[in-house]
Amino acid sequence: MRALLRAPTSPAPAPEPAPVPVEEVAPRAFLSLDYSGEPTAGLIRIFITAFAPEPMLATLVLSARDQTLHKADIALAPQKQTRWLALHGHLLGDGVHEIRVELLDSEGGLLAQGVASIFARNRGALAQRVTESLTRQGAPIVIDQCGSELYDYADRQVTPWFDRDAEAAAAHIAALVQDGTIDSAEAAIFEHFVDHGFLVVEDLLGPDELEALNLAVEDAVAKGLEGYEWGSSQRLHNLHERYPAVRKLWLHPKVTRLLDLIFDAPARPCQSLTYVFGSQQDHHQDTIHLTPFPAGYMCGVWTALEDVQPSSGELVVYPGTHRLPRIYRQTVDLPPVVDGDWTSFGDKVVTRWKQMLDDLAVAPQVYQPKAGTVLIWHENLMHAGSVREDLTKSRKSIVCHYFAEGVVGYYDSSATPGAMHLDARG
Ligand SMILES: O=C(O)CCC(=O)C(=O)O
Ligand SMILES: [Fe+2]
Repeated sequence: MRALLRAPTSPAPAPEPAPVPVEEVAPRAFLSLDYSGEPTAGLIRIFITAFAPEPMLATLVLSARDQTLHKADIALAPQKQTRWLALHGHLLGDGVHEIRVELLDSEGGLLAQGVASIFARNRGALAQRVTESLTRQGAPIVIDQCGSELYDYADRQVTPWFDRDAEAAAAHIAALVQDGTIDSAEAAIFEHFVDHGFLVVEDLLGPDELEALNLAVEDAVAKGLEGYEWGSSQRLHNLHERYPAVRKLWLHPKVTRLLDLIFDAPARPCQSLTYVFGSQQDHHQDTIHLTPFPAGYMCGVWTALEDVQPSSGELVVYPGTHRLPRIYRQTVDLPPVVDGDWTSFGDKVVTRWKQMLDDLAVAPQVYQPKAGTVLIWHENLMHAGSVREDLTKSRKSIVCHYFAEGVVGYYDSSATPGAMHLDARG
């Protein structure tokens, strides 16, 4: 039997449609993102660069898990423009977050998009308390300008032990002695910090450490880093990035131990500033420049690299002034300082500081330490670099500033997020 082969019943394939010429649609806008994928505490910044071949208005949208976090109208132009947005890692929760960034046209059509994988690190009791305070305050998750108005500085639940009443501070120090964390000599220096706003430790550095630090400064001067000219009051920024000896000081265990005890949380370095001669800086509180929320969780550490000579433009501190009100931009209705124009800052902030000091009539203490001595100041302590009466005398010193991990660190004067190096200590 021959099998009957049947013809397939399906219809013959339709003829291919004639190709329609496809018009290449050129993208109308472009977007790129720059951010750190490293664990970050506090504010997490995303830099957004955008442009469009033709000038146009667009909407910038940030979202996470399809929830819109931020929306802003922006003007795009053929020139690339970079702006930043920062996220409160406290409000995102611990771990990695995919943040979608989109540019939309006026009809909501997608023009360009990108994703930033950021890593919020919120460790420890302080981070927890700060998260609760930000939540109570209703702080926004995303900000495009930093400032004290975002936070509840009156929230007593986040006040550090040294800024509480005298009995609470004394009890805190007594408990540290009791459990063997500090001895009575250290208790005395912490009491000094509480009462006067600074503490001093002599001979913290040994001769070898001092020699290595001085060699680093000499090298920086010889190379003319940052255009440094011998004899000037100019400061050199972040020499710890270049010189291992300075990095060692920046992370010095004897210093960070004291800071950890002050903060009751790990100290994280922010920056280092090296002075060869006196700074001649006006009296100021660091608060408005290196600003923690909650208040108190930032310290400056001043290390003498040589014996400080009279008339060299010594550091002066105003004991007890850490109890003065804190001055933020918001306090004096000051816009952010941009492009190095400090005129309004001088008019509003420096004037206010002077007024407060005059009213208090406190005598400045001129600081003439021996090489290797370290002074730690409270974030709000008034201090200055005095006038250099003898211009030939150097005053080699390094100042490092530290935030406590778990806080929000920012620079109120410029309204930008602050640096907090989380893992530098290892
Ligand atoms: O060293 C000085 O004269 C002042 C430095 C200072 O005020 C600072 O770094 O915060
Ligand atoms: Fe300062």
